[in-house]
Amino acid sequence: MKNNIIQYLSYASIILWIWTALLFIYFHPNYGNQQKRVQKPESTWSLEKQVNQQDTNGPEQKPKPYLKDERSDEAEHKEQKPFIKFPLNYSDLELIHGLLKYGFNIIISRSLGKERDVPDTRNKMCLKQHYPKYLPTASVVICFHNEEFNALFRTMSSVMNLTPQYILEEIILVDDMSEFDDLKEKLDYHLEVFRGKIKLIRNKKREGLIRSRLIGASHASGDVLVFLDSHSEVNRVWLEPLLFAISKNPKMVVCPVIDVIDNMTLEYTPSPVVRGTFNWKLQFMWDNIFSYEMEGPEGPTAPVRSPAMAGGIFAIDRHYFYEIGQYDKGMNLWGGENLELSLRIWMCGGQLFIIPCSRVGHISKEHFQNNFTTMKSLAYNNLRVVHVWLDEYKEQFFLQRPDLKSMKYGNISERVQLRKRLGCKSFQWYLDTVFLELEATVNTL
Ligand SMILES: *[C@@H]1O[C@H](CO)[C@@H](O)[C@H](O)[C@H]1NC(C)=O
Ligand SMILES: *[C@@H]1O[C@H](CO)[C@@H](O)[C@H](O)[C@H]1NC(C)=O
Ligand SMILES: *[C@@H]1O[C@H](CO)[C@@H](O)[C@H](O)[C@H]1NC(C)=O
Ligand SMILES: *[C@@H]1O[C@H](CO)[C@@H](O)[C@H](O)[C@H]1NC(C)=O
Ligand SMILES: [Mn+2]
Repeated sequence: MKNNIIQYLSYASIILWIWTALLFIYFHPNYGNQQKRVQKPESTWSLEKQVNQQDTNGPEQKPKPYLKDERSDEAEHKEQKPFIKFPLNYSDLELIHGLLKYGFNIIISRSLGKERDVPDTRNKMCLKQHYPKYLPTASVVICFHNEEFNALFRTMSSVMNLTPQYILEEIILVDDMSEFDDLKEKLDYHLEVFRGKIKLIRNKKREGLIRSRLIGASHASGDVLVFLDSHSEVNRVWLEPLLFAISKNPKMVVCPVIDVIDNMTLEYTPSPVVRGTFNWKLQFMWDNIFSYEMEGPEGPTAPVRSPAMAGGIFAIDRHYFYEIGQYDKGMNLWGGENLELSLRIWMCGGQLFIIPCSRVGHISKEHFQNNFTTMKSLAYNNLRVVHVWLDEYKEQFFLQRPDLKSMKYGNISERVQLRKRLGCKSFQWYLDTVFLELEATVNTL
């Protein structure tokens, strides 16, 4: 009898064990892969995140660091230390549960707590940069939905700790109808330490990322809007280079380099300087920069022209944001808004640059919440981009996605009007001037 029980117990534990291991591998396919992964920040925001815009089919170009930055080199050669040793033990169930709920390792996140130091990943030449004393002020807008408490808090404390107060007008936190208890009174209570600098807005209904950002922006009073994901950590002197670039040209929209915070170890590692591009399926991807971009007098600190932005993390002059038509309010839940804004900026007289001396770490939650609702919203939003901005090149998109040819995309007349009103250039112009490589991709298919 006793033997039987022991036998059953050991069977049960083996089964549980196997499941745990399978789940773990599913959520962390790169586990055990000792090669340094190339930065692949997700294109947008927190829990809505699912359809990995870079994965699935499609020839993903893995950017290699052009810039032989000592630090990235070092990181490249360093073996990643495995975070969990097999065999897993039972309390790792908590880890699996956390992965399903939040998309990253919450056990480590909890142990890191509400603030931590991250390594300075900037190129050494950035340390010599000086910024004027008078810079525009920034309103930092952070939207969240069911974010893990500590990760959310680290986002804010990193901003508070690493931003000179006189350029930080405020942090605007938009809660898009989170359900988790610790994001309610507990959050209010802990935010008290930032009193005076933080505005917390709680949506009355679920608005999705795009409208939540607009709500946040409407409460801002700084000269510049800076959007951050709710699971990021800013690095040293992150804001000054962004504000400085905008102060010289308010029609310049700028992104920091997105460093990688590993979703299992939460280790902060530098990313190479890359530029944002996309393919004819409108999947965002990172690409190498051209060597001539770094050959000027500014060397590796020079802003890098980018055909597209990854999504969640960028800075824009507040008035310019309204002037060029904010976001497309007709877009649903999540996805596509980054490309829409990128095309609009370039085609309507603005510029989009990545500023290598500004670095912000971001936890990538790829494959998290890969569900039908978000897939549909991405397709819908992409169709709006196609029909408003791609002109005769929309056929290139439908060649890749014939399934979307007859799908509905709502009323775009307001966005078409906006394009006319702003006197925007053609998509052909964009291909000829900003993103010369896109056509080549199609010809080789
Ligand atoms: C899919 O994800 C969205 C966005 O987070 C969520 O609101 C929705 O409930 C999810 N749907 C399913 C079926 O899981
Ligand atoms: C199991 O995990 C817990 C928490 O992660 C840890 O404290 C404990 O030492 C582990 N036990 C073994 C046998 O590794
Ligand atoms: C964690 O990050 C890796 C590499 O970026 C990615 O492949 C994996 O899907 C991510 N895990 C989750 C749960 O999002
Ligand atoms: C689309 O929206 C515009 C206003 O934005 C409106 O004038 C027009 O009637 C709408 N079209 C349809 C078919 O609903
Ligand atoms: Mn994100």
